[in-house]
Amino acid sequence: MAESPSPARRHPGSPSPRHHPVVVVGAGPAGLTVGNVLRAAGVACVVLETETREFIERRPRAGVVEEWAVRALRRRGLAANLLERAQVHTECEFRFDGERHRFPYEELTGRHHYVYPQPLLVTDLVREYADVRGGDIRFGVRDVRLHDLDSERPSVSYLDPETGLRHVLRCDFVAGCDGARGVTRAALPSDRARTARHDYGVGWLALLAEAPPSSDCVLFGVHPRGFAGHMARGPEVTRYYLQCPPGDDPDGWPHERVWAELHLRLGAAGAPPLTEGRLIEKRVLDMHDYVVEPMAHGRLFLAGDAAHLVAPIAAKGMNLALHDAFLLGDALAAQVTDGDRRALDGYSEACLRRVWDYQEFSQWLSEVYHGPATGDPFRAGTARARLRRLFTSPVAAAAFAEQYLGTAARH
Ligand code: RFL
Repeated sequence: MAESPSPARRHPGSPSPRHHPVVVVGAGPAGLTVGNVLRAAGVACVVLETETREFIERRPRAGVVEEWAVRALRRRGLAANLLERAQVHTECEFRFDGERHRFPYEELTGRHHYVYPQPLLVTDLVREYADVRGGDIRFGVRDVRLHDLDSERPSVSYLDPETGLRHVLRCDFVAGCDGARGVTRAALPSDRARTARHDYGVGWLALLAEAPPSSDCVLFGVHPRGFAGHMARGPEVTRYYLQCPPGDDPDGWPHERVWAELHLRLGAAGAPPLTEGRLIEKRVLDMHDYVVEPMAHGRLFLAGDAAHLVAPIAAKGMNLALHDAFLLGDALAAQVTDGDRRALDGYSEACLRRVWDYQEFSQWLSEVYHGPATGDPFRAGTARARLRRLFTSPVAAAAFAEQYLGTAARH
């Protein structure tokens, strides 16, 4: 989609536009964090969201939040509930060749992971933005369009769901935080931005089970029948993953088949049996990545999944969205309040270093998880060698822990 022509010309009867320094498109972790950072800096903004508040506060997705991201949220007064309610994870367990191998990453690095379901984080961020910091957020908007991004006076327009009228928000900057299926990415002209893509050629059946976790840590089953994962989401809900063909039909995975396959792929000597439960979410995710470079054009700056998708193989997507959002919120605040454009100019490059680092780790990990099920004995052999190295070489273990936890001092 090219950006739309100026709405004033297209919609002469629309209500007269008001000016806002920043319009944020999308109320996921990225957009809400940008909004909160801007509110804290005293910058007025509007957040536009196509879904309802109830919907975004319930949409199940991520759970793993890296320690640096939690520290950054806390510094900005956004982590009070998270710190009270999140689980702290200090190790994970790989299961392969019928055996259990604990990987004690906190022991190796002094760092840990937090597990806090994404809908809870979104709920906290909306409440802080709208109810505490008095931010303007409009839910249920339709047909969002971006205009005049190359000019000094861009605007964003949308259809009001109740009146059907097109509203126009004149602004100085647009933060494109509308995720993988949004509209802002398409406003980058194809001759100015490049999208790099990678397709893993595998699918994951993503499941949420109404069952308490069956282990005190995350489990990764690396099995010739395919990868399987277990991740606690709360005391009564557990996320499971099962590798499957891309585009597979979730209806082909009834309760019995799912649990039989999970028992098999996560089975190991001495492992307690999995606790089964009703499956409350069952969807197939095709594993693929993309990165848009640069993440900006004119007055539009992309953040989060709008700019880069990282398959949930290494649980990195929401962490990258938060990283972008802190940088973008601060950069926009510096520009709007002090006229200092340096951070905005360096924004895309500053984000992309971490993005590429996390993409590379996901690709490395994908080979470990999926190699043994390719049917190719060479790939299976090298994948198992990668895995064994984590438990035989302290140097390899430390390097893995750094990437797994996102603790590198520089990218
Ligand atoms: P989001 O969360 O998709 O939010 C975008 C928002 O924009 C709205 N929207 C629009 N609004 C206005 N106008 C439009 N035209 C719009 N189009 C869309 C959408 O309704 C939505 O509210 O993107 P954001 O903020 O960039 O956040 C990205 C994260 O949500 C994503 O990366 C993670 O969920 C990925 N992910 C994980 N990341 C982690 O860091 N750790 C994990 O453990 C983890 N697990 C996962 C995951 C993603 C998963 N799925 C479903 C792909 C597990 C799964 C199963």
